Amino acid sequence: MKLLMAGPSPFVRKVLVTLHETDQVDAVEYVTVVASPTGPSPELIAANPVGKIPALIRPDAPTIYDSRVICRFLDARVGAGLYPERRQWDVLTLEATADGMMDAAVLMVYEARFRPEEKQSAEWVESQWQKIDRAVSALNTRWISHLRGPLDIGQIAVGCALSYLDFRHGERAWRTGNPALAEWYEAFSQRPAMLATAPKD
Ligand SMILES: N[C@@H](CCC(=O)N[C@@H](CS)C(=O)NCC(=O)O)C(=O)O
Repeated sequence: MKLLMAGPSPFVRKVLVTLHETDQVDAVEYVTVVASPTGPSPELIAANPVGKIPALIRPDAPTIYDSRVICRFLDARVGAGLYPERRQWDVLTLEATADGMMDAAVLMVYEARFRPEEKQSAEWVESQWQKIDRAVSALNTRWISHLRGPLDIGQIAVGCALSYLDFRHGERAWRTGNPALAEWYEAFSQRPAMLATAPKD
């Protein structure tokens, strides 16, 4: 299998952490592509018509894409149990919350990177941050006992989302007012799978 990826993507990192946590790192060849909204690699578009990473090319079956699909496939491939049936709706909602944070955080980066300065909107950027801020607060309260439970895909997604906030939006200081989540992340970020996949530019 080939994973189409690029360094700092939090969505790719979800897949990388899942590969580590499920002992499948060697089952995949890692291929770096350009995933830019204005000029994605031809190889990426051929794999995923919407031009986003991650995409997973499988030798004996169609290519799959979107981190949610790929992580679920990888889990099913080895029966890793990252989607426990008894808690499945909570797990999927937690993953969706983390993915929503990543979407907003990536869009904030894109606004500065791909839009000419005179067309950038501080108000729009701020409303993306508000989504993240509300989600972080929900993680710190409603979700904290779930986060402290057995490992699942929701926790992996939250770990990757928070790490990406540190990486790209550190000045926003998400830990302020969210001590329980900060404490959870401190421990989670020390997992070997997280340490092995830390984002780099
Ligand atoms: N829902 C997708 C989101 C993937 C995504 O937004 N990836 C970004 C990189 S972090 C991307 O490929 N952006 C290129 C674009 O928006 O055209 C997933 O979970 O995989």
